[in-house]
Amino acid sequence: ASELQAWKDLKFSMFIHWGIYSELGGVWDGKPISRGLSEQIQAHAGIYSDTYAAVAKRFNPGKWNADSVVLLAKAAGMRSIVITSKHHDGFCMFQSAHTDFDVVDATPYKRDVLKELSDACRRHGVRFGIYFSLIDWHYPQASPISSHNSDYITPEHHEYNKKQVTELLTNYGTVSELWFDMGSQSFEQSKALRDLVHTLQPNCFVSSRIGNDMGDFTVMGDNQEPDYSIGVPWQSPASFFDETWGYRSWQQRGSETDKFNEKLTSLIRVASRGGNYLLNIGPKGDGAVVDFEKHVLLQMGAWLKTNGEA
Ligand code: FUL
Repeated sequence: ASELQAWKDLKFSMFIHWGIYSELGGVWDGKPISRGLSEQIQAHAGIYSDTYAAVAKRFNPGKWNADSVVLLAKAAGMRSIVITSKHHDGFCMFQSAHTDFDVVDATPYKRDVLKELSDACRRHGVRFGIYFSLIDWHYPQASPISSHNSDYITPEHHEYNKKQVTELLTNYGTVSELWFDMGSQSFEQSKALRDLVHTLQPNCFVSSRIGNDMGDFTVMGDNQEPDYSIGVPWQSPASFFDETWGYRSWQQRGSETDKFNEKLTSLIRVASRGGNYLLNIGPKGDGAVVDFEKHVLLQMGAWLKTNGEA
């Protein structure tokens, strides 16, 4: 219970959507793709899987620096980080023995992004959490291009998910939360995954998007903030702009001050109602954090330093 209390006390955390889609930045064939979220560009631009897989060969993020990202989160007043280990495209930002479609095996970068980020989190005293998409477009039944974005998970896919969750909870030290996303699981599938997580790491909390009411904490809808206190541990996942979580090169960003005011208001609303505000950044394909996002986070951190609790 005290660990769960510590989770509730986080209040402000960083979400990171980063993958080979970031390399595309919301552009395909020279055209901005405005349909759908940019981290889902493969589906929304209708990119064949072999063509999409080739994007990995260009993914070589020389500007990525795990320590500076963790230090940015700290400077913003955030106490944990949750990064996409695998999004719906199935590309893994960690070394997986169960696929070659991962950052170590399929890119010239060849470095395990999750390993470096988890180590950096530990160095700087920031909790480390992992986003994991339950759907993977390599498994057609789980394709999200239906209206509800969450058809059922096949038994074969479920086995694959379990093997990868085992890797994630074995190879990256203490994981504060496993942020399962999407996919419509059976009761047995949700239970099996939840039990697996708690067996491997009893203090790793599971998001409610695991389905069947089996989350340790409740995740609101994307960018949703409840207008009341809901009593259970809960979280609002927030993006800088409604249109995307992954980097979008042509995003109209407007004024940093307006965004600062908007996000600070959200943070205060969520934290004062007992929730965790999980604010997302979408680094570029070269690993650089978008300046606009960095500046807004630093302004929030400066405000918290003066007005927030220590
Ligand atoms: C959604 C996903 O489909 C989006 O791409 C994003 O990851 C968001 C946080 O969750 O359900």
